[in-house]
Order: sequence, then structure tokens, then C-alpha cells
Amino acid sequence: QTIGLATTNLSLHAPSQIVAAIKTQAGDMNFNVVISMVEQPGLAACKAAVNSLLSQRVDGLIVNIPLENEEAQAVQNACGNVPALFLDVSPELGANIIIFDPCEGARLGVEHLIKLGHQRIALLNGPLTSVSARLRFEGWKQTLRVHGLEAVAVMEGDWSSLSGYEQVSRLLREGKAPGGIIVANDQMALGALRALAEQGLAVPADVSVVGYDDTEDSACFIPPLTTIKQDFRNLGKASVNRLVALIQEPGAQPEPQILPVALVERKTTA
Ligand code: IPT
Repeated sequence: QTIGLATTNLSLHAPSQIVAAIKTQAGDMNFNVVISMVEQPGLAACKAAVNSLLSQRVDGLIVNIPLENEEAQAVQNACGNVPALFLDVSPELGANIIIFDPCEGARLGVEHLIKLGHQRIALLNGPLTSVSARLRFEGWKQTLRVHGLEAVAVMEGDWSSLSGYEQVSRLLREGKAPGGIIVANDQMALGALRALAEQGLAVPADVSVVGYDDTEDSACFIPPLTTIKQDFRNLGKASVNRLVALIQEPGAQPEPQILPVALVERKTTA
């Protein structure tokens, strides 16, 4: 049997590691995986990807594309009787979803810096068109508020390391070096580390940096990155197991499944 996997841009580290994990688990369960990658954001491209998978007669679909609730609903409808599982949607979506806990991930990063004594904290968002980027941003702001703080700067990148480099370079050129920067993913944190190094700022002595994802390379950044771990292997296992169960029992009640995240303390915070 075959699993259809519709995915966002695979040149990004997290989605490619998610696909790898899904492929491994599917192989272990004797399922094929066919992949369709969208190059454009938005519903039209996602629907085209899903339709191309459906036309290949897949038995179930995993969708790792950021979708608003109405968009996910439309994709779900397009799937008809073929079960679909969503990985990048709001926890409020009433469908089959598996996501990492965004509130917990955001809280862990902010509280880690606050415990180290930081008060001047800057935020580097992912693209706010992405529901996951918005949920992380909301979680950061809420945790800061609980501690009587507000971000000293808010930036927005596009998940790429280059965007992280550009955003943090600009902030530093304006002479606004914060005590800590919380970044929405490890790739942008990589760019942030380069920007800080170029401006002669030491990490973590002058500025602390917290990433998000814990992708395979993050332990080899200079310095090794402190980050929020989303266990992509675990996501791969959970999503294939869940989809296979849905294929075998299509009538099951839709359920949100929230996976835990964890702070991984390395060398970019002090
Ligand atoms: C999310 C990653 O955290 C982020 O780094 C980026 O790669 C993004 O995906 C791409 O859409 S993980 C996702 C399952 C919310």
C-alpha cells in the first residue's frame, strides 16, 4: 500500500528531516511513500499537490504544509474517503492532526533566558503567513508578558539562514544589540550567529541565542546551538502509525495529537 506525502519546501532542514523519518517508518511497515512538494504557499498549490497524489491512488495522505483552518478543511474535503493527517496546522483544527506543542516550545525558550537573568530579549519570527510561526510568536509574547517583559525588537525572516543573517545584521547595525535573541528555527539561528560574529559580538558572552527545531546540524554550529527540540523521528513514527490506523479504520473520530518538545542546552546561552 502507498502513503501520499504532500510537503512544503524540502530545501528547508525540518521538512526534509520529517520526510526522511516518514519514509523510514513507512518502509518498516511495508508502505510505499510518494512525495509531492509544493513550491508556492497557499491553497491552490497544496490542492494541486494533493490531487496529483490522489490520482496516483494513494491509500492515505500526510500533509506537511502550513495551512489555515479553512484551507485544511478544503484539502480534507478534496480527499473524499481517503484519510488525511495534517502536520502543520493550528491545534484547534477539528481534523486528524499531529503537531508539536507550540506553547510549550515557546515558553521553554523564553523562560530559559529569563532564568539566566536576561531582560532585553529580541524575537526573530518565521514567516507570519505560517501558522506555526504565529503560534511560536504568540507563545513568546505571552510568556514574556507573564514575566512583566516585552520584546525589545521583533524581526521576521523566511525560515532560511540567510534571512536570519540579514535580520540580525540590520538590528545590530541600528545599534540595538539585545541580551538574548529567540529564533523561530535553527536555520535562522545559524544566520544570526554569523551576523553576531561579524559584528564582533561573542555568543554567549555578549548575546545569547536560542533556536527552535534541533535539526541534525545544530549541535555542530559554532558554538553548538541551544534550542528547542522537536523530535522529527518521533513525528515520522507517530504520523505513519496514525495514518495506517486511519487507513484500516477510516471511520475513527478525528483527534488532535500533541507531541512534547524539550529544551536542549548547548553553548549559545549564558
Ligand atoms: C517547521 C520548522 O520548525 C521550521 O524550521 C520550518 O522548517 C517550517 O517547518 C517549514 O514549514 S516544523 C513544522 C512541522 C511546523
